[in-house]
Amino acid sequence: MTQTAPAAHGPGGRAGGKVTAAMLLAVALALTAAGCSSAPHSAGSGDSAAGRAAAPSRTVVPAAPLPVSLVPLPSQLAVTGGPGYPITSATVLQAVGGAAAGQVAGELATLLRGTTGLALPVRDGAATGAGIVLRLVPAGTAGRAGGGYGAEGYGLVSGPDGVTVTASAGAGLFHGIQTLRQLLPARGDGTVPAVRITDRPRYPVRSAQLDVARHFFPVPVVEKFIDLMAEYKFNYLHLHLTDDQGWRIAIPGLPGLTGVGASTEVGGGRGGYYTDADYRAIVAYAAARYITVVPEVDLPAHVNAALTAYPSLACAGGPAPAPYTRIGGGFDNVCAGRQQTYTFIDRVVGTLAAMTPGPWIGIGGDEATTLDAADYAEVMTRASAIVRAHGKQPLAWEDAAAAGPGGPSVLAVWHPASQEAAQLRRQVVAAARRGVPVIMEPADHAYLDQKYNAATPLGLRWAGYVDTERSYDWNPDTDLPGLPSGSVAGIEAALWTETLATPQNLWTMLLPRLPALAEVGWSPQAARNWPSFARRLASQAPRWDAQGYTGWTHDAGVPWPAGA
Ligand code: TNX
Repeated sequence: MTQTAPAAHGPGGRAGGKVTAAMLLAVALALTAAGCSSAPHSAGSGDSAAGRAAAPSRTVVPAAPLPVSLVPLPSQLAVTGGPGYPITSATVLQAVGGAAAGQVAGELATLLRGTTGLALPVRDGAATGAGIVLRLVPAGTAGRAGGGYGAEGYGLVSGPDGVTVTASAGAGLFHGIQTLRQLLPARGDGTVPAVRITDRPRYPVRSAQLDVARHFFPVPVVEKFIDLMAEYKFNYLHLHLTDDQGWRIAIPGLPGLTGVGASTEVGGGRGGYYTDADYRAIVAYAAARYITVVPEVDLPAHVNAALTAYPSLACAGGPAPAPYTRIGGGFDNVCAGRQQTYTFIDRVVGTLAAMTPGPWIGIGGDEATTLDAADYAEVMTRASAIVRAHGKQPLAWEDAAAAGPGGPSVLAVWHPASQEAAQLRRQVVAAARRGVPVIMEPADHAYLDQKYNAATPLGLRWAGYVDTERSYDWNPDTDLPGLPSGSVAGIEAALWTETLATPQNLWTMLLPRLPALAEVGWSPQAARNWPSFARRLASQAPRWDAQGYTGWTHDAGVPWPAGA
């Protein structure tokens, strides 16, 4: 066994041997280095040998495999030691406290069937005997951290008699079963080690963006993307549905958008689009995994595909521009001063709002280099009002802070701090002071379309190389100087697809950086450090292999297990 072996090969795992004192100390060192308690009661751990030994160094590397290796790191984790709970054909999944518990138990049964081959029964109602219990309790019931589990938190306790996951909402139970999956091996049944976890996210928004405009990806690929998001506790899917190179969503009454507008993509491929039923299928698949879809239509620029179908949306009125199938964009715009523009936006936004249960509709706002400031502000303000009139909140790229108080309700920061114009920074800070929440996705940390390094065959590099450590090692609260505290609602991992044409291309860029951003968004900043993360990340690789995410990147600096 090596120190990078996956969790199931450690003590308590199927292949585990006797737990030695040295192994326990090693575990304690690793967990303390990760900012966790290695003892059942975290208050006492600071005086322990483990705590003293780990204190001076951030780079403690234990000499034995970890019995637990979780990504993202839970906010409180104690490895209680002793025997764990073996999953066998006699294991029953018990759902207590409501329909959502039953639904999550069903999802767990599906997941365990995939990894173990066992068809474990799901039972509703009061828990009896050994097994896995998923329990919903009333909001406000104190978790071990106090203050309740919140909307997404959960508790997980395991021992020889079974595993109990407790939460106050379905989302919390769902996140809890993702943790439970990671306590088991990538394949086979195995034993859940004895742990006590209380966990809740740092930020309420942990989003992943997928650009289906530059290259189109059909519903099953989006579902596989969603599976990965769910595994790492993301909760928003930001779908970039329109851009210069393609329009990807059917809008009743505007057939040209899915005719000519959808028929192109970068590199000359055939493109494609989602029907109403396709889009609803994505929304439902995401919702079943507690992920909210945020559809985005890019305005007032990045509209060449729409103009190929409806050239009268541009101030010149025609002729129709040629399709654009190269990298780049933002060289065109809808006409700010013409009512037709807002009739069009109303139809598009109205259609999306009617199919979208989530609170936000994205209206773009980036890289509008061909409008003057007043025209830009007019489109973003009127588009924001249209979104609100349809009962949703407008989300836009940070550029739209220029629109002032009538602008979007949520802003996404994408410029690397070092590349952001001083005026834009002031506008974003002013919006945040007015109470506009900010989602952080600075390209030099969160743009997963950027190359890892000079050898990466795919991707762009305008924000510099973004290796996994760069994706991991930053603090969203302080990355943009001047933001008032509490204004960061969360983070987003952005996957633009100018250079990504196949599902495997997506996995190459997402893995291993998506899990890095998951931990940035979920785990306490003070508990995070790269050496601990790199080791836990390495243990995820057999899962990606087992799940078919082929082509993931063996980024340097991560102790990947042999054979993965
Ligand atoms: C900038 S970020 C863009 C996208 C590109 C991306 C490539 C933003 C809001 N606009 O249109 O795809 O860079 O990295």
